[in-house]
Amino acid sequence: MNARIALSIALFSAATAFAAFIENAAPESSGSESPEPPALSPVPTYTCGRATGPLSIDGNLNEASYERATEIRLLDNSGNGSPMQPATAAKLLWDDKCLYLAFVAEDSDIHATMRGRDEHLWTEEVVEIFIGQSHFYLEIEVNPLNALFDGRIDIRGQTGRPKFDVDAILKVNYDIKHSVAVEGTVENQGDKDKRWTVEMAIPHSALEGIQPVPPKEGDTWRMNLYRIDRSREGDAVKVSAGAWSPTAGWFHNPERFGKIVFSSQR
Ligand SMILES: [Ca+2]
Ligand SMILES: [Ca+2]
Ligand SMILES: [Ca+2]
Repeated sequence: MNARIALSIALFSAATAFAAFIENAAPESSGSESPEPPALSPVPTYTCGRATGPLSIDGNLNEASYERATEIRLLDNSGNGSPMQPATAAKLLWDDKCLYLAFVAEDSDIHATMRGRDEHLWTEEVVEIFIGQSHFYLEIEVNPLNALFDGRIDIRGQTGRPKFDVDAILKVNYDIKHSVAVEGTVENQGDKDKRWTVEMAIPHSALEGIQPVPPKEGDTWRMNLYRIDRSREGDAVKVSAGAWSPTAGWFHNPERFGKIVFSSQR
């Protein structure tokens, strides 16, 4: 079975910049100050199986390992329990060297203009992974043009809305392999796109100091997956924020990170 079919679809120094992001990304749920936050489901757990062979990081999920991997469906980040629209799926694998992550992002209008390392990709369309140990984690973003953002965020000791220096966190650059396959055209509103697929290999060494690496069977890491989509009609933009474990607002909410358990099962 074609793995793509099997998948079937798939930060910030100034508080003002971050506030703007939340305002744009999740307007209906921006309220960390909301008097009645929604009751969120318990955080999910994912069993991450080992890759059965080498993975070619080319954006094509045709390796047999993906067929056996459990699929994650991103939910609407509002916490209302609905699947994210547009549909977004993800799968994870690991081996002795890397954690592998694939997203399949359905999208009728793929929007991205940024190509440089560590640009503020979340202001357009993007998939994101936050991975680490609760309040100390690596944030990685990839956009449809295969631009990469990577930064290390340490908000230990903070509660509520976290504060950190985006320029400082971005100074670290890891040897993350990443590739995007686009079915459609990027940044062309005159046609109808299908999806963009992201494949990446995150070396365990990128987690040094955050986690004991490499992971071994039974280890549990905290992680969340996100996507931002911006549907445009003329000058109007509808922002959709999706998450594996919805946060009902702020993405930097480590209490809401899911759990991935490393399994030696292939
Ligand atoms: Ca591949
Ligand atoms: Ca889009
Ligand atoms: Ca970086």
